[in-house]
Amino acid sequence: MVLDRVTDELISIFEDAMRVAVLTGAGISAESGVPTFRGGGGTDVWTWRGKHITELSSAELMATDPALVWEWFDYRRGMLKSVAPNAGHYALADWEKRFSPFTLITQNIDDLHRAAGSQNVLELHGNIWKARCLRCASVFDARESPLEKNPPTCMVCGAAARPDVVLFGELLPETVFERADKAAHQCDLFFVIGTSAVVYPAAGLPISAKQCGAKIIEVNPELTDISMMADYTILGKAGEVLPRFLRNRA
Ligand code: BV8
Ligand code: ZN
Repeated sequence: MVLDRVTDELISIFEDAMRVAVLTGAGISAESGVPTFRGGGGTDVWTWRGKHITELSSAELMATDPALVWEWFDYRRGMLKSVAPNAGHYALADWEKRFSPFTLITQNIDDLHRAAGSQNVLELHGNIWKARCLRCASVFDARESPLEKNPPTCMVCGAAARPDVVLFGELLPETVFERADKAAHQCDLFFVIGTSAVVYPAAGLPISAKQCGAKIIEVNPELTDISMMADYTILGKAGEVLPRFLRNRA
């Protein structure tokens, strides 16, 4: 069912839910001024130096030109320095206090969920403010932007480090994906917010939840590959729609 607002029926489904899981994508950060990857909702398609994300954020480019990969991520870090969470991020931080268990799964590497106060965030694709050593695999905060040196070097052994993000062609961090997959299988209500749901294995999570009997609510200004199997699609912006679920607070 496609809706243009949060109906009473949706409010009661929300209030009756016991185990809630949420998957977010770039769309939830759009109202904070972060461009999305494939556009939609009036946001522009993101290319850089004429290249698309699947090429820039690829294991292949990391192997052939790691300095360019760092430049690409440092360009995004520069942009993210001046953005703040929006009402959509804050609403999800509120939901975390209302439900237990509540699992927030994000494809975003922008750290905005944590900045909005969400505690239990599963970052499927990593975090742009962290770096990982290519020799000893130590993970450390790399918050300076622009980068002092490219590549940044490991705090532990001094070797070159890479962005601690999952690139296309790379496996997701096992434990993180396992926890996300478990939450999808065990929830009774699964929200899909601000994602075009084309990148796997993340896009498979709402499908698993549906197969396990969960209700699927999608929030997106546009229909997506998930809309067909979602029980409800609310055509709207996350920052405007999500706060309406906790109406006594809106
Ligand atoms: C892997 C980190 C094993 C870096 C990212 C099965 C089928 C087909 C392909 C594959 C498959 N399995 C694996 C693949 C390959 C690939 C893949 O899925 N390719 C896609 C392109 C088809 N997957 C992988 O490579 C994964 N690894 O599978 O390893 C393996 C190994 C070798 C070979 C095969 C398999 C790793 C994927 C992770 C890559 N890293 N990010 C970085 O950020 O640079 S993915 C990155 O892109 C994001 O994290 C996110 O996941 C994705 C972008 O998607 P969205 O977030 O949804 O953003 P998008 O712009 O598309 O959509 C925004 C939506 O928001 C729109 O719908 C818009 O309408 C909406 N919106 C706009 N404004 C608002 C809004 N919504 C609400 N409110 C608003 N205001
Ligand atoms: Zn090291």
